[in-house]
Amino acid sequence: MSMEDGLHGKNRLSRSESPAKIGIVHFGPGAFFRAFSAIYTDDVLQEHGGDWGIAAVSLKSPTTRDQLAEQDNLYTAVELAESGKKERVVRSISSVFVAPEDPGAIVDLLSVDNVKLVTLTITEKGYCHSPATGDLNGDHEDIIHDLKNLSEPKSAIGFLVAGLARRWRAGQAPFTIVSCDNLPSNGQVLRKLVLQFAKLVDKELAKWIDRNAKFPSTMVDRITPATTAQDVEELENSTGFYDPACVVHEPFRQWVIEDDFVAERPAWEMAGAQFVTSVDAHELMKLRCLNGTHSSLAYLGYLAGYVTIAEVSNNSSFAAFCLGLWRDEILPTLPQPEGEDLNAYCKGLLARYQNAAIRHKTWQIAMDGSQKLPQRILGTISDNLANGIVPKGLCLAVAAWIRYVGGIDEQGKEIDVRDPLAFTLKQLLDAAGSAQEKVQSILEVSEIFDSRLANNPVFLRELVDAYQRIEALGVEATIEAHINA
Ligand code: CS2
Repeated sequence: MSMEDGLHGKNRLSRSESPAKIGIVHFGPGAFFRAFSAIYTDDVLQEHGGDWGIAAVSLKSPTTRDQLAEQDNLYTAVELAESGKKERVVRSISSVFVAPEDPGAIVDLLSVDNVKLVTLTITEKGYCHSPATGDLNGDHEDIIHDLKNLSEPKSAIGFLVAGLARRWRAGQAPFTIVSCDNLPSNGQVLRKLVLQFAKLVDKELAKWIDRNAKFPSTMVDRITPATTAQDVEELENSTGFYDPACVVHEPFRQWVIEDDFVAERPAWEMAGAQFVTSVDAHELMKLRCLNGTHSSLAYLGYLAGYVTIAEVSNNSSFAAFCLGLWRDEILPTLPQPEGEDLNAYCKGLLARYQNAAIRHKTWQIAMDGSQKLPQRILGTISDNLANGIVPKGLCLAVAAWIRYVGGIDEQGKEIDVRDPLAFTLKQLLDAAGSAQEKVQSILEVSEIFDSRLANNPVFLRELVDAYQRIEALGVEATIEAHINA
């Protein structure tokens, strides 16, 4: 690695060795990918070599490609702990593509023999499915486009099927597809979507995929806030390198992977990944304990005026609220994952949230609630109700989400709500009068709420009650009353 004068006379990273030969195609080169699987693969490449270079594909924006192109696709990962920070340069990305610029080139790339794996971090909404049912959303504009133009897809699902179709016709083995997104049984969800799409293209192709392709499920975990200009500046001050593609993340990382691959794979276990026969229990633990409380703290915290998770979780009342969610409403619904102590796991989570070196915005986590709530909170609520328990804390979190997507915060200021259904949700709330009407109108959104939960009178009553308390008292006082009840 050497220092070269790049754009604007700034020192940029540059490679002195050639990048590793491409063996992995990754969709979604965002911060989480660069702080997580790209680092596991970099560890393997540094220690053991191999043809596991990553070709990263952005489905929308050229920004990351442009930033990395200036620095030989190298970037800095900054590990932030309260005790200090560690920087490392990551070298596992060999090339970066922007799909809309030349979708055909991506389909070509997917049919290269040496490409054994396709990994994805495309966020929940990138799956073009209905979160409540898990079925392909046939009304999604990218799916409609891709079914007509499979040689030039737009969606990840379209690209996967186009690449597999190419290999099928050429008599090649399929690649293994590894979802690294926060969805329950993410491998099975993706497999179902790929097969539903392939059946609409060619039934024989769908049969071949069904018999031959592999979709291992994974549990992925590392808190990775969006990189800010301040992060880039601080890095330049400490290293002398201007690196707009840098990522910041917490020290903790965990990757649990179902060991079900078509052919060879990187020895990620050498970098600490856990290979298991079933990921389900680990995934449920992580989605409900971490992502469920992350979303709860995001909506309640944002409305109460907290900018970061560290700020809100260092407030003793919100910390007590979070501990209560785990103890009373979440842990009782969880099977015991192999090798995990659930109480210690939750204690560790609170410490991770309270790490003040990580500036993880409540607003960032609050994004895409319509895509996140079903697997993070609503499933847990349904299980509690089925056990005759009213999960008041989680209902309070859902009521805060409804308040949040209404678009006005407690100071009367507009909220920049980012969600594929933001417009629909706001329209429903604006058209409704009373708290009862507002809550009922939102429960009718079937992409989010399955009919059993939507028609549960106990859930409705608890949501309306929680919504009214937030409206009347504000979030801080509502949390106080809840933890002291
Ligand atoms: C967060 C996740 O933005 C969010 O929705 O809850 O990105 C979370 O930080 C990761 O899943 C942690 O592994």
